[in-house]
Amino acid sequence: MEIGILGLPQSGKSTLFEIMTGVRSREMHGETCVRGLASVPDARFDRLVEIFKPVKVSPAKVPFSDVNAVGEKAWDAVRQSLSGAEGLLHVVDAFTAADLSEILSRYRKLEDELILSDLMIVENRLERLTKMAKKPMTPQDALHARVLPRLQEQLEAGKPLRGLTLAEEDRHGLRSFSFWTIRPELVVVNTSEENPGMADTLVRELGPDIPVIGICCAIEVELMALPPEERKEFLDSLGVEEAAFGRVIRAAFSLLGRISYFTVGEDEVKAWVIPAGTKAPRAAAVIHNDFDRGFIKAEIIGFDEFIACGGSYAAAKAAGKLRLEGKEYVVRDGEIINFRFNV
Ligand SMILES: Nc1nc2c(ncn2[C@@H]2O[C@H](COP(=O)(O)OP(=O)(O)OP(=O)(O)O)[C@@H](O)[C@H]2O)c(=O)[nH]1
Ligand SMILES: [Mg+2]
Repeated sequence: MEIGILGLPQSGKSTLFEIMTGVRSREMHGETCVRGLASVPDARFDRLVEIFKPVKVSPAKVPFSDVNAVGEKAWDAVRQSLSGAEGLLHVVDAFTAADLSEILSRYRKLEDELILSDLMIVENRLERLTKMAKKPMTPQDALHARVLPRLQEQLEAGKPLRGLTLAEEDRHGLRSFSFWTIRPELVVVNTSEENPGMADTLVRELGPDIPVIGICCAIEVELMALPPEERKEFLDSLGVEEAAFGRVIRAAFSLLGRISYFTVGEDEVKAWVIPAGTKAPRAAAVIHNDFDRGFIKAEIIGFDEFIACGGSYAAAKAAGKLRLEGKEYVVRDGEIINFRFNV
């Protein structure tokens, strides 16, 4: 799981990356691709830390990548660096834009480049397939010959590939292309301090199918420069409950269809990241490979139920609120789990 940050030059990509991960990308000259981990803010997790006061605190993390590429081959470098990214953040500069139409045209400019870049890959591949028409086709060639024309049509209409419904097998067969527009994307509008409402305007303009989130990176930089104990006061003075970068991280996390479950204790409170829909043994394997094979049962309680029991394991147990679930159980977001296994 990794999220790549994209945007036109000087849109605030590195600034956003630094706020989220604490890694000083702009000072790492000569590094084409800088990677960093962002902790996913979660009030439930914070509450569990308060209750257990563990020695070690391990929140869920999302890896982000920021690309520093200049020169003629910049685009190739970006594509290569982000080929492994599962999702994309598209940062749009609204802080130097005169009005909504300028923001929209900046947004479209990069979207169109991505669509065009994908289209070129599709056309190249189709051309090569036509040339080898006399040779026997591999199953992979056949899949490409069958699916790519549909992709071509979509891209020629100026639409991203993520708008297509593709069979899982076809999607898998297209993986090696690393298409930009097939991956989920979150639009991050970097607003000016004077006009933070611009993000809402853009949301209305782009419609419900395109996830958009607003942030004023300049304010968040100021916030992060404060000692942690003063941040709350700063946010209060702005009349907001939470830093916007936290919402960006959370939105990116759910964009990739991830959820987290918790393991708790006095030694460590930890959030484990799994894809939504994961069954208990696979969820256990995130902790340790052997847990999948040796899985016996999972002892589970939902976060709210746990709090309703006074945040006490003993009380939850006494009230019969700890459920024992088996191999077919699908883990849900925010559950507190204790795996029983035999290895
Ligand atoms: N006023 C204002 N300036 C910003 C904001 N975000 C970024 N900047 C400034 O814009 C400039 C570019 O920011 P970067 O974060 O380096 O942008 P980038 O997209 O990484 O730039 P490249 O990697 O060179 O393409 C810097 O001088 C930032 O200080 C913002 O929200 N408000
Ligand atoms: Mg940069």
